[in-house]
Amino acid sequence: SGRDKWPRGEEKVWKESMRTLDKDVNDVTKSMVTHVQTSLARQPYNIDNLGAYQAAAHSARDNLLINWNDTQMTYTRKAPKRAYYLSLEFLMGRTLDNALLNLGLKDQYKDGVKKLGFSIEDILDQERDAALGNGGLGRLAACYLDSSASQELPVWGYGLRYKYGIFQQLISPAGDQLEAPDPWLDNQNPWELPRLDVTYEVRFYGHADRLDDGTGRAIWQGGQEVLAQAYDVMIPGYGTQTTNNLRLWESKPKRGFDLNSFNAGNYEGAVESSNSAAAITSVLYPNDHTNFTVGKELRLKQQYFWTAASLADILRRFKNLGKPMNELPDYVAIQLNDTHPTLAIPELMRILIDEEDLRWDHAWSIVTNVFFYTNHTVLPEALEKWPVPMIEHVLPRHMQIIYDIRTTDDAISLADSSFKKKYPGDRDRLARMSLIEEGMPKQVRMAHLAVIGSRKVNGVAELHSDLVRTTILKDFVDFEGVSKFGNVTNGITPRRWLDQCNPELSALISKTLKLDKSVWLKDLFKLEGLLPFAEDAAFRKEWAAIKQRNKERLANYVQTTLGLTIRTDAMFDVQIKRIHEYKRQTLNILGVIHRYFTLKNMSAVERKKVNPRVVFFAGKAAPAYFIAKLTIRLIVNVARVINADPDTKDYLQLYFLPDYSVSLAEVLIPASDISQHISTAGTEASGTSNMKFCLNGGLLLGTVDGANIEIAEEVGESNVFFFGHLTPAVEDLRYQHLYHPVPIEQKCPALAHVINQVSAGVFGDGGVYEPLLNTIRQSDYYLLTDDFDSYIAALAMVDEAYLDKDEWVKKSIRTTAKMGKFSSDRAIVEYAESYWNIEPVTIQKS
Ligand code: F58
Repeated sequence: SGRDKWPRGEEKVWKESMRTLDKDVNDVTKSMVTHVQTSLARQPYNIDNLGAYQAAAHSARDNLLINWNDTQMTYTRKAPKRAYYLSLEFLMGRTLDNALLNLGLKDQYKDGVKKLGFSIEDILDQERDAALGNGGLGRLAACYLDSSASQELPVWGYGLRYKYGIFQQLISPAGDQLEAPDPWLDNQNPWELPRLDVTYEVRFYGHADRLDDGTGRAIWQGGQEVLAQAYDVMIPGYGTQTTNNLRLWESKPKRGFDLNSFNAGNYEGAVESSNSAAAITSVLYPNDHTNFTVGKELRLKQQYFWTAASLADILRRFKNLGKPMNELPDYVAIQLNDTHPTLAIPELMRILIDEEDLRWDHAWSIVTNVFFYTNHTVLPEALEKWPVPMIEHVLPRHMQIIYDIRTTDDAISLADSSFKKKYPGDRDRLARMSLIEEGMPKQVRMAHLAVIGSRKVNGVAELHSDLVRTTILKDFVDFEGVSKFGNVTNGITPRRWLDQCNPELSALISKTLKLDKSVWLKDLFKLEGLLPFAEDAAFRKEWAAIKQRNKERLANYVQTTLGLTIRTDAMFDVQIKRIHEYKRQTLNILGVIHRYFTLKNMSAVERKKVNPRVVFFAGKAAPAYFIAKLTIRLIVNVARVINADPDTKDYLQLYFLPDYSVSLAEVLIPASDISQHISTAGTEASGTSNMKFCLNGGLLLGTVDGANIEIAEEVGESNVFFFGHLTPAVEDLRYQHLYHPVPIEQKCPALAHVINQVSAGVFGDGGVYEPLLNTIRQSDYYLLTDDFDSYIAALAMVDEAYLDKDEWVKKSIRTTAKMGKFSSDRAIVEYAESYWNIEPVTIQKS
């Protein structure tokens, strides 16, 4: 056949005809204009910013594709062990700027678009965020993809191609959050490649009949079958040829129409089945650390659809190697990003037993060497559980397998069934550890399934991993040994979160370190070289001037998008993250109110000594999270009052910026003097924006929680502002609230005053805030009454420190200098070496 000779025709002609990477401005303008004429089918002289963006995107994409092809070809030829990162969320943000930076073509494109009469900033601004995630978990996945490619690691991501990403947040005049759909694909997406040839069938419902041949096998048939179709997204490494793949699945009807219904004259019924297939990947569930999705069958279907398609794809690739199944763990590592993909465990068991004819023990030993599980929360309400009847209905065969993982009499059996030997008669422990929680209905505990089905389990910061070991998974640590339970402290990519979002600071750092940025962006510990420059007055001046210009950039953004004028000679104080009781935005806004009253009570002369402060909030609330939405409403209405108060408005301004996103974070973070990470101790697993602010020379005001602790270890406690009770005290304090309550007036008069004023309607709205205030007056689960005084004291220390501008800038420089540990390159290499056992692969040119 024609395939015997490779390539067909003359190799010379092939080679000469291949598109090569752009090198200079002329390549860029030529490829952009060609794309205007061809891909966009538009008149070359007649394009607007959006057209220019699309042309630039297509042109950059050509460059990515060359590397992407070489990378995938090399992986196929070399057949290294690969890792797969299964995440239901990838919060990528914009792509063009990152692609140009990672390709090393930013300057060429800047000049090229200029020659064509455009500015690169305007063009970059045309792109919509890919917002396929809720928050930290999804953004972490995006940073890890960037670092995997940059470290030349053979890692693919697998996720879902939601038609609608996280909702767009609108704020009504009254301060209510309204949710609008995010039609991010409306303008075409140049960054994805539809793979019409890569599809898998996925089954739901039907019935599973066990064979009585003693093998434990079953046949699962009937029900609904839908098609998973692949879309590939290129993930370029920084300063390397490696361009990895993120494969996102879209659901489609298996056939355009159902022949049976068609024959019966039921046209509408036939169309309906196609609608229900498409619904599976229609929308990202917008819930963050809440249980509102429990019992939502569509969410369960999303999880299975995605894990089944991903596993089928991974196994097909493995089978092409021609190796026996028991070698799967030598070629494949699968990271479960939280419990969302845990159905992959029973799904792999199903494939190995029902389709590959393996014995149970053999299959289980393969499964438990392939999977790795990362936990991202210890909040009990966020631990996933699925009702047994629902799994039985949607995935009957998987429910059988989950039952088979247990022994017959309700013990969890860790394959060797050694539980009973170790804990004879310990029924309480058995009930605590069981995969099935008793109740009406019974529920499957996904975290337990993830733990027993995985090779290793990790938390995302030291404190969090300790809490995982000593609280929610303690019984499993006792049973399986502590060595299975590790820590990988989260990280962030310095490419996006310093070089891209803060180009001036990046340039100053390169100049000062006398290093090309390609060196320190890949070895972030090099930032330590900045330490001596903290003592250099001229350097400090440049450093401070950049912060100032970043504040002006933010002010400019607020002016153009919201029409509001912000003073830029003030301290910028920022809290941006999902709105949740445990993150305590309420503590922050009550602190702002306290500051407002303090200012009101001062004489005009006294006030003049006060440092002006601008407080920024941004963040979305889950649509059904009533208390979180009330918090937004309070912030908006407090802002209305204090920004208009002539006595105080020169000293205190407050803004709630709507529709928080990756792109908005890229503007806010470089402009911050101080940022707040003030969760109740022991509740924030890690946090990652804390690292982003500090990398950009913002100081941290926080509780002794999550990665704040490790940041303080690196930069030194004198450079962070800590407050509040520590984790070991929390349980006891909560107990006191319940059994020995002390009235707020007595316990914390300053807070009582603030709450009473809100309640009295000083910020309008009559009694609407009562449910929010009652959470504090009553059980105060998140300990605002315990931490308020030390919070106010910490804010005062921030004010005082800011008065000494020189010392402040020194702290800022020292903070940036000590952030090396928090590069996601460090984190991903830890996963690669200590967990996945994969190695870097050098990419060969085609
Ligand atoms: C976050 N989790 C943690 N979950 O809260 C944060 O401390 C950590 O830094 C980050 O993960 C990365 O490890 C988080 O973002 C979600 O958004 C889930 C989405 C799906 C429903 C449950 C919450």
